[in-house]
Amino acid sequence: VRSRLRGDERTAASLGIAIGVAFALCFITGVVSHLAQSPPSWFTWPTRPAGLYRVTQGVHVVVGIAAIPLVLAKLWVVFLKFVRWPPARSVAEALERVTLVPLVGGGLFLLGSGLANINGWYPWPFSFRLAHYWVAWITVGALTTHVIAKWVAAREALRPGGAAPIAPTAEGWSRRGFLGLALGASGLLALLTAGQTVGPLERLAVLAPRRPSVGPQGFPVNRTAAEAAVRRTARDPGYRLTVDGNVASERRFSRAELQAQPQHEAVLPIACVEGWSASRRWRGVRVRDLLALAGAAGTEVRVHSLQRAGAFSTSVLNRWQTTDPDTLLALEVDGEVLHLDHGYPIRLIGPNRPGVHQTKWVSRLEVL
Ligand code: HEM
Ligand SMILES: Nc1nc2c(c(=O)[nH]1)N[C@H]1C(S)=C(S)[C@@H](COP(=O)(O)O)O[C@H]1N2
Ligand SMILES: [Mo]
Repeated sequence: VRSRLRGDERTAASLGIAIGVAFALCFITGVVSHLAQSPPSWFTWPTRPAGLYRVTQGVHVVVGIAAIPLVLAKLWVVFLKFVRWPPARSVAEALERVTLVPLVGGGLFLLGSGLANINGWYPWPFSFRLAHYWVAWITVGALTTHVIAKWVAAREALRPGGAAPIAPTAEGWSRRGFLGLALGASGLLALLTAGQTVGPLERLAVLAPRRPSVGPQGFPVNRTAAEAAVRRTARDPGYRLTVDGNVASERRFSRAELQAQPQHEAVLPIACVEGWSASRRWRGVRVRDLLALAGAAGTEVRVHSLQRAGAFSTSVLNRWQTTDPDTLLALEVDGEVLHLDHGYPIRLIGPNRPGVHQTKWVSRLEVL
């Protein structure tokens, strides 16, 4: 069905603004996530506010999902321009049109790969993070070029009286109606996903892969003890936590000995990179107290898990995290002994750490 909505500059410009805002939010929060997980040498990820990563990554995933209808609507509106002949009338226009390849291809890749990732689906041979990260830079570069190239024409099209009236489409959509449809679909997707991190919306979270209150002890498990192959070692009475590396005296603690140390409580979220989060009350030993007992000389610590292999079997605590009073090796959650799938005998939990760094089944603190 051809209508004059297809190719309409004002509709394309309005959708462009919405997409620009969504992609900018995703880009900023995505780069934040990258800095939190792979900090360059000049950067130290802070421990406060304790819920910062929960908010940035929650926004990233919800806004990314909400961008999908906007992008589809935009592609529908401008589609005929892609197949127009001749494709360009000047060198400048040809250059501008070439940037549409990384813009559209990159945009669709980010939405598709992000969606696959939060659903635990990795149908590609390369690293999701690496690809998603670099494609984000390329896409945002192309988007910036596109905004500059279209600035004048878009301003003109959006000016009151700047665009001629159009006939409604065969289905009866006016400009306003079509924009309402796209923005409405976008808002609806956000509403049906946000409950994976916004407690009061949980019951609406039908599109979220995880419900934050569903799982053993009332919150999700991302990898079970069986999947991590630690069911035997985690329950072994011979279990010991080792504190070694750059220390004055190596120390070893059984779970009972850890239990006998001063216990500290903190309410902290698990904020998964996949966007779900759940806040819980944790109880355990402060990492800084254990380091003091070992006479630790270093400030950074590599946390090792009983889990032998896999990207999440170790994580690093930076100097702010090792000294923060709320960085704990938790023995309990919400007044109960940690469930095996949540990291029994002990797990790391610290303020403002991405979920992937909240190492479960901790066996060793290696002072660096
Ligand atoms: C449906 C849409 C999207 C979803 C569901 C999504 C999901 C995700 C997830 C789950 C991560 C964490 C990956 C990890 O650390 O394991 C991530 C990271 C990231 N995302 Fe997205 N994303 C989406 C769209 C976008 C868009 C539109 C952009 C940029 C304009 C973007 C830029 C980034 C960046 C820069 C990172 C950091 C990658 C890194 O840690 O190296 N994402 N995204
Ligand atoms: N050893 C180990 N620790 C781990 C993981 C893992 O796979 N192995 N997954 C991490 C991720 S991605 C998240 S989101 C949190 C989830 O903790 P939970 O399963 O107790 O909710 O644990 C983290 N700790
Ligand atoms: Mo996670």
